[in-house]
Amino acid sequence: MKSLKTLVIAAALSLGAVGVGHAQAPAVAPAEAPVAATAANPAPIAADAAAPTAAPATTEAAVPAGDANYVPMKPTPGIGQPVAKGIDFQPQVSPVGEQAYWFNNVILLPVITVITLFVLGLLLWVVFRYRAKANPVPSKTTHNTFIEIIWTAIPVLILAVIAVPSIRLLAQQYEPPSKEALTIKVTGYQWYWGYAYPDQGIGEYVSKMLPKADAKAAGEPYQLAVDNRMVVPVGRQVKLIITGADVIHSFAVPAFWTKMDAVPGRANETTFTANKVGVFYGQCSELCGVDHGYMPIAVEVLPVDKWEAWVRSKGGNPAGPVAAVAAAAPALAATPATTTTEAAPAAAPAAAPAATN
Ligand SMILES: [Cu+2]
Repeated sequence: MKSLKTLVIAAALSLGAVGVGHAQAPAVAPAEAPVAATAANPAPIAADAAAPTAAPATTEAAVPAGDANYVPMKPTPGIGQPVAKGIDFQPQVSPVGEQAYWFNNVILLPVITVITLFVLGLLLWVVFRYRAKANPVPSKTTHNTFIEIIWTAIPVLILAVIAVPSIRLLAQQYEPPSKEALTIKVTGYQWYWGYAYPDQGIGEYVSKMLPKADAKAAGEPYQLAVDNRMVVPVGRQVKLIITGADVIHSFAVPAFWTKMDAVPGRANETTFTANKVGVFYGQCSELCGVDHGYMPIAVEVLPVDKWEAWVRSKGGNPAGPVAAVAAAAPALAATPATTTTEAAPAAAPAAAPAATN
């Protein structure tokens, strides 16, 4: 029942986001809105071509006009991004990530290591002790009840011990979000991401990979740096409603232990709570076409007051309910062109409580 309600809310939110797109660009079809927005903001490339020597100026120019007060945070080396020759997970900055990291390092790795060494030892012992030269008359024993019970019971016990934290972690990852969670709608496109904050009234903006020179000038890792980041407040749960616009993508940020497929026609939901301020990078993790490797994700986690300032710089209201979202629902219901005419009236009341969060 709970998941049904979540789906209804998700549907309402996605309809609401389309409605917002309508309101902002009435002349443009909703599906084209993100592309139009990109075309309207060619700052990074244009600025780069115009002033290749003025590196810091280029960084400034990469910030959209509405974000005058907001300066993108510099990433911390080794945090929220891969490191050279690294074999470990990225340092985790979410409760679920910390739990998963502990499960891997404290439970799984020791168990795997002990079993591997034990089996290797047995193998070596058999190879040397029972080789033909040292053991000319082989044993004819085929069954040993005691040993068979042992080698069945011990693996069962090991699996039972692993199952407890494993299932707990799995359940935690799919726990429904709290009412205070910040909702962000994430849309995967070939080949960039779109983010919208329906409750704050921030319509979808697109997030594209920075060209090499711009990334370097901004002190960010190339192929991970983007022009417009997802920005979230520290310590507050974030609910992501994820979908794809064309093919299947996957939204993944390793430092949050977050990964969820972005499937066209479906609204997938996942949550994360970042408990550390900083910049955390991810990548599309579902092979989605020729530029699959060039649609990175950058999430900036800010103190609450700075996040609120960012929301205002985007023309949104950090407190929550925004007239635009409430207005979008009746407007949608009145539009005869809406294909989901049946869903619209049902979605409108569902959208109202979501908007009050
Ligand atoms: Cu993709």
